[in-house]
Amino acid sequence: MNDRRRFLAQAALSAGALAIPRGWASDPSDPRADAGARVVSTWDFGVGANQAAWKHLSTGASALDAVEQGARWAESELCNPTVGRCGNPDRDGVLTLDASIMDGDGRCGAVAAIEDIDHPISVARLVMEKTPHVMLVGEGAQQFAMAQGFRKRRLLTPEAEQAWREWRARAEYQPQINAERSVRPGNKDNHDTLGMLAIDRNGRLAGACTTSGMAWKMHGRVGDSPIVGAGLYVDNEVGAATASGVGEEMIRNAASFLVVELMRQGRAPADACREAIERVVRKRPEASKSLQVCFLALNRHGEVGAFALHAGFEYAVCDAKKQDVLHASGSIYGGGA
Ligand code: SD4
Repeated sequence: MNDRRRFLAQAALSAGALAIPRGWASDPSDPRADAGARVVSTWDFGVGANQAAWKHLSTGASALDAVEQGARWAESELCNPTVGRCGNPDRDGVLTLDASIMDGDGRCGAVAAIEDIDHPISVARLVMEKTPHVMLVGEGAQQFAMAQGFRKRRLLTPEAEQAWREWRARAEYQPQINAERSVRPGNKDNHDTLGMLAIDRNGRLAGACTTSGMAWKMHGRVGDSPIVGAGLYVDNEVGAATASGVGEEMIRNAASFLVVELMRQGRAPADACREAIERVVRKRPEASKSLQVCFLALNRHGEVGAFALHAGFEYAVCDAKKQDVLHASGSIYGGGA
């Protein structure tokens, strides 16, 4: 954890922010509880991303504009090895980025395995708004971005390149669920996708998800983050969900869609996330012991909940009353974080 992240986490801890381990629900006596704007994000750096989104949400901007701005912050301001410009490359030393954006009316856009473009989330939004398609990948995504005015820019940092060289020196170049920097693939010291969900003053929902995916992945590997229904799903009738961790498990289970559908059946956000995690475990009980999967959900009333396979998953909540509070989610293996 870098100094800024440590500071934010400590600030949240000293404010008693981790007191509610199983998710956080809006106070029903709060007159804003149903109508107020709110933004939630994965991991401790969600605090900074929420601040960037809140600047817009608090002045009446749409949830869609807010999540794009929050994700842009993570892509450029946060320098961490799993999101945006400071991301770690794949096993061939190529940094590829994945992102998706969706609103509650089912409008969505995504880019996968895009190279040398610093704001994949904004490219995803343009795919949604300017094309008849939902997802563009690789070279086509980059061509589209450049046609929309983005500049190509080498993003790989010297630190990420060095980390890759060190990995190459000791690894066997085998396809794997990367565990090089972590005892548990997908956990926070290894993966930190930003998944962000927001509800605006008008009760409209939106979500964004942005990542460099798993470090040292096979060239061409795409995770869940740009796949609508896996890493992100939003429906104004019900709520929204996003995911972080080993994306193959989210894709296998159409996980964010599953969380939203469980909420549609009446589950509270944390319960929907827990049930989706249980589904992941049922499908691959052995694998589940050694990889991390995390879900975060926001329903149309503004209630928030999260759940993870393993302890360690945190999420940040920001609204008019509570600015940038960090919560630990519950987990199957290890209880609260
Ligand atoms: C992926 N889900 O590409 C992403 C990685 C991630 O926290 O979430 N890391 O599989």
